Amino acid sequence: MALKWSDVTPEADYLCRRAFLATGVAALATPALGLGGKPSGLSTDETPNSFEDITNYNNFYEFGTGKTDPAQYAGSLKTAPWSVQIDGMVDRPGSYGVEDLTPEAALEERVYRLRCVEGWSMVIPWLGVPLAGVLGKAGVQPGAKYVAFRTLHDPEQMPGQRSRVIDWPYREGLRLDEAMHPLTILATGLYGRVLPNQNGAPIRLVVPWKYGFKSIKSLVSITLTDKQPQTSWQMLQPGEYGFYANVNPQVDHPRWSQATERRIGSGLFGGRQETLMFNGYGDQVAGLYAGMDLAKHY
Ligand SMILES: Nc1nc2c(c(=O)[nH]1)N[C@H]1C(S)=C(S)[C@@H](COP(=O)(O)O)O[C@H]1N2
Ligand SMILES: [Mo]
Repeated sequence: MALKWSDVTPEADYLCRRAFLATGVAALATPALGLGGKPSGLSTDETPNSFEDITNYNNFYEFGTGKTDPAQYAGSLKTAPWSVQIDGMVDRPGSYGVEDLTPEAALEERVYRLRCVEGWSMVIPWLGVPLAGVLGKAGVQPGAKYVAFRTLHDPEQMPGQRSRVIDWPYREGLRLDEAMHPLTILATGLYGRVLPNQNGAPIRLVVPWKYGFKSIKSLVSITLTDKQPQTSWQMLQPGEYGFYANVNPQVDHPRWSQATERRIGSGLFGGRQETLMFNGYGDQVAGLYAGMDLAKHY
């Protein structure tokens, strides 16, 4: 059985602990060991980025558009108590507490590549649960075809929402089969720790074969629907950002190539590496798009 990254890497653990203290993330019940989390065969064996990279280079426009704004400003977001409204075409609509959706004993470690549409990437050891199980708790009705997600809308706590860069709240969506795919998780932690606010605490979506903007942070609602939901980036620039947003080195952004990416932490001379179709998850997900023109459905 594979060990968790955090079991075998004292250096990462050290970096993690140091950054953990420095960023003042709330302590866990088991601070010495961190949260458990069963390792998963769905993880990459690539070296994860350091905790410091993962928590200091972020996109979270609710706290500003600069990469270091979230680390600087997201700390004050009140992440407990927190519940997620699950509604629409489900048998058991309602408000679900994060602890009930993601019990500690159910957490799995998933080391995933994250490829931002801007052309940079990281490897992040998430802790989370498959979204499929969460949707199962609510009971998806037969007519549902899509899942719509929303982030908290609270300009008092999220100062970035006082300016209209986005039509708040931040919205995302998946086709139901994408949402039910075993790679799709709701994360509540990383590096064996509770999720830092800048990474979307207390609960965020992670869909590793799609551009990072699909992985919506600080979720407050999940709605099952039969219509393709509107999504924030598509609403803003439909010619640049599509609903599918599958990582695809052959379909360039209108303003830049998507053929390569810069791995954060690779250093000044790290150069760029080739971007992989579906961010390297093609074996698992290509079947979802059989027969679709991926240049048209970008
Ligand atoms: N609510 C919300 N979710 C969001 C964003 C955001 O601005 N607001 N940015 C997205 C983008 S563009 C990326 S690349 C990832 C970054 O996740 P990370 O900061 O945890 O690496 O979050 C995504 N989720
Ligand atoms: Mo992104």
